[in-house]
Amino acid sequence: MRLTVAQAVVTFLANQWTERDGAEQRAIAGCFGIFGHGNVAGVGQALLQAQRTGSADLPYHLARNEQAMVHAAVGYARMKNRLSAMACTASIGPGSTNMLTGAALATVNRIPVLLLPSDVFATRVAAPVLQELEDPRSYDVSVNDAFRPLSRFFDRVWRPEQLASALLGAMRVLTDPVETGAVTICLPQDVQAEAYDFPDALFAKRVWHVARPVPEPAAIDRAAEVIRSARRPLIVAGGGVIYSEASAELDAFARATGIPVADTQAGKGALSWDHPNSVGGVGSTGTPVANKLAREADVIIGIGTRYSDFTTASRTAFAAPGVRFVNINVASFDAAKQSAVSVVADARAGLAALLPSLAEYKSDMSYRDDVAAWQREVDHAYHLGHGPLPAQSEVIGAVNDACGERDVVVQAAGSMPGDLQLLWRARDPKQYHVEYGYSCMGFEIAGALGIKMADPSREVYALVGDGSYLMMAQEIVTAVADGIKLIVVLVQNHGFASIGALSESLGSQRFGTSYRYRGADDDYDGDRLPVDLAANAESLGASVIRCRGIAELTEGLKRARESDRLTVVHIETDPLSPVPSSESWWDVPVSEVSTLDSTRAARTAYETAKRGQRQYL
Ligand SMILES: Cc1ncc(C[n+]2csc(CCOP(=O)(O)OP(=O)(O)O)c2C)c(N)n1
Ligand SMILES: [Mg+2]
Repeated sequence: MRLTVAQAVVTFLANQWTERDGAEQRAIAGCFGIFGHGNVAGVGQALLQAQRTGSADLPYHLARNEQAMVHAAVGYARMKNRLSAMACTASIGPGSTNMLTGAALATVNRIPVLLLPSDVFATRVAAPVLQELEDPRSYDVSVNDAFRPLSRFFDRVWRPEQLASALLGAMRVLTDPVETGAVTICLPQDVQAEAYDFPDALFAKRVWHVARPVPEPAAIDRAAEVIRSARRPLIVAGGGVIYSEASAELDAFARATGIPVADTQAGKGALSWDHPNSVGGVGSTGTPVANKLAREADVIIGIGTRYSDFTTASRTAFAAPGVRFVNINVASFDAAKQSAVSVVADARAGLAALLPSLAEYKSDMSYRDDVAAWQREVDHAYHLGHGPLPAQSEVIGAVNDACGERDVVVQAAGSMPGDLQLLWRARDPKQYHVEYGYSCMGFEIAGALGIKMADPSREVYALVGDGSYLMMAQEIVTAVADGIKLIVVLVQNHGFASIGALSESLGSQRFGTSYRYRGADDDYDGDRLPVDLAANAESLGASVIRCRGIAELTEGLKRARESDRLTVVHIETDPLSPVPSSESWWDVPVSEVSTLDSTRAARTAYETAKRGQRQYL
């Protein structure tokens, strides 16, 4: 088939499918993009031709910022449990490098996205072209080489003959639960437009079978032996449980063994909050109940978790002498962490294989009373009656009350991920979408856009701090243009409640964390700025509801649900309002020497906390 390289890319992608458990879906469901001279006549022409002639089905979605379109693609693929993903086309130079942050986010979170940055001329006839980085040491380096460390697969198609291997390599990695992440194929500007006789077989329907690797029997025996010896075991459920759709198996495992189940940011919702074995989040922003169990546990069963420092409280959470780990993970890289007895397997397959070996095993469920007491604290935090401005925990409570069982809450950075991990009551495995691998400010609205595209039957709430909003609100325009309804809850607290509190706890006195005029002390401690983010959202085409207090918020959320338009619900909160303690720690190093009393005091506290840190060898 005589096609340009770009036409071949589009035709190929439209014919890729995934299959798991007998269900097929599109591997690449569409293409986000922003055109510039690097892709307008190449990939842009190919997408146009596909749309106009129906030669290939790859719907195009115009985004407003390249970083944001990768976030949207991540939201989409995560919502689809990594079985369906999106491509992203960008122009050369800044259009492409704007995607770097999104690439890192996708790879850190192990979420598939296909990035198609455009690249400089392969022929070099017009070099240097607009936006080309000239490296005097080497002519085959471009800004796109910055994608290499961020991508799980990286290739550059200098010649049409290379395209087939690049595309097949990309699909293999995208659909492999162990290797997946950002996949980058750089498309030089001239090569995109170059024609070639591609073999028909390249464009035949191709189904990528997404594996559920089963565990080795010997590994199951080793794991079962350790668990049978446990007197106080604890399960840590990570994102892998959700991607593998292993909730039913986890439920059966937990009920049969009585073992309490704590969750990570990516794993929340694996079991419903009111499941008899649920003890809530674990680690730096976990519940005091889960953290007490973690401190005393003799065996930790990590399922589908990569043990980030928030999960392990910087390796202080699992404090019992001689604590052992059993990990079920599809990636040996994660399964081996904490010197664990490693079971390399899909979460669902691993749990199903392990349960029969524990037929006689029953852990006592004395933690139930602590959970009940904790849930009364959550109720209290949800209805604090804080004033004059409400507390963030009350906003979370109001959104939780407003949410239907299948609705989705989206967050990524600021003080909300921690408060959500502590307080959110998730009722469905796809309800809680907090991007906390990269914790990237600006993910919220863009991510929510992709989530809603992945499942339009669900109401999607993006909770956004004022800092995150100011970084990346422009995808409101994309959502408005595409008629995609989101509810954006915009929490205005005039700066960084999160980093402000962290700064204070580390002796740095909230330096540079509030959004105010520069004041007399040359710090940002002057008057409030005349910034009206609600008006800003209105100007982008959103319906806006301004709420003063929680009663108005509840009413505003109701109206937002009833509306069929993207609605921003704006509320001001007290950045200093209290939150229940996680009774945990996070390692953020404090200056060893200082002339400030606040820093010296924080350093003393830091050194004390640091003594609890373990290596799990
Ligand atoms: C892109 C990016 N830059 C910087 C940070 C570091 N950071 C984490 S939270 C935060 C402040 C967030 O402010 P806001 O969205 O208003 O939330 P709040 O802390 O007020 O809840 C910053 C700067 C980050 N996570 N992401
Ligand atoms: Mg803020």
